[in-house]
Amino acid sequence: MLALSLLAACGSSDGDSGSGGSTSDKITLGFAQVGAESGWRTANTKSIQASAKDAGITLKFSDAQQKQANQISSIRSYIQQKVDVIAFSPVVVSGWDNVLKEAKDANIPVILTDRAVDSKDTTLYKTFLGSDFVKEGTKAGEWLVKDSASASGDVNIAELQGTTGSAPAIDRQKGFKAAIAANPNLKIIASQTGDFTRAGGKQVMEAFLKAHKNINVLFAHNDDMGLGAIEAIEAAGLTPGKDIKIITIDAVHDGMQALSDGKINYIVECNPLLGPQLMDVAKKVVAGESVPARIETEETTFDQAQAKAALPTREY
Ligand code: GYE
Repeated sequence: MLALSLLAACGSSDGDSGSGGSTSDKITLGFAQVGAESGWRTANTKSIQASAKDAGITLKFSDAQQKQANQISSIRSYIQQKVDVIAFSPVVVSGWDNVLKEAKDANIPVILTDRAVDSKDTTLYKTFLGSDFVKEGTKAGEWLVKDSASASGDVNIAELQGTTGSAPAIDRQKGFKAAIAANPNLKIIASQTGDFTRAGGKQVMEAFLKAHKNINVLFAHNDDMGLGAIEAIEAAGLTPGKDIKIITIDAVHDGMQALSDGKINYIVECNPLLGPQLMDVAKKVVAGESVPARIETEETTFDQAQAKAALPTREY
């Protein structure tokens, strides 16, 4: 263990070009992260930093604070620094063609992790590594359809969307809506972005509760917004998980805790531990090997009993 961590300490994750590397052909990966908006993101960042060390890859890491302009300038700086490979998790889907073309012209391969782009030219990046967000939204909707099968009247749903224009917000909404579409009594009566943050979830839920007295269900595009909303629901004198049923996505530790405490009713997992697969793919693309166009992560779902059982051994 000691030897391992000493060895790991040679890998750099702080922007240094890695003088401790043992070979001159050590790969340098420039990673442009979205931000630190959620528990999911924190776990994702840790996974990437730890896996780079384990894989002997020099990591240059930047945090865009959820701003596309920051991400674009980080990518440009990685191009200038002539890194071997660039990976990033695009904050929104649109507006990447120019910078991706600059990377391609500089012969630097790009890997998309976690979030997709809408560029028509798919030769601008080597692969996408992450989740199927439509499927996640579908699983959330399917649970609600089953859970409300015996409801006699309308089931009023409030939706807390993720960052506007981001792949997970677009796709989770799409999957959810399609899954409930055949049940006209399941009605989305309020829908707004909480930007994937706890503060955003709380603030928007407060507004929802003021505007609507009849919310039965909350679908939040991530745990953090759901957790913020729980604070707003409790402050309004209501019981989360009972008066308002809550479905979220991610299954990070705090979400799973709230689920096993009965405050959330169902969580669809989204796996943030993309680091090991990313390092594998990075090595392959730098070596000129071909990789699949899309690499999807395996995910499950949790109800309250399953969360209780899974919580003690949960990694994030
Ligand atoms: O669900 C959310 C985060 O892109 C999958 O971003 C990711 C999402 C995740 O802020 O918590």
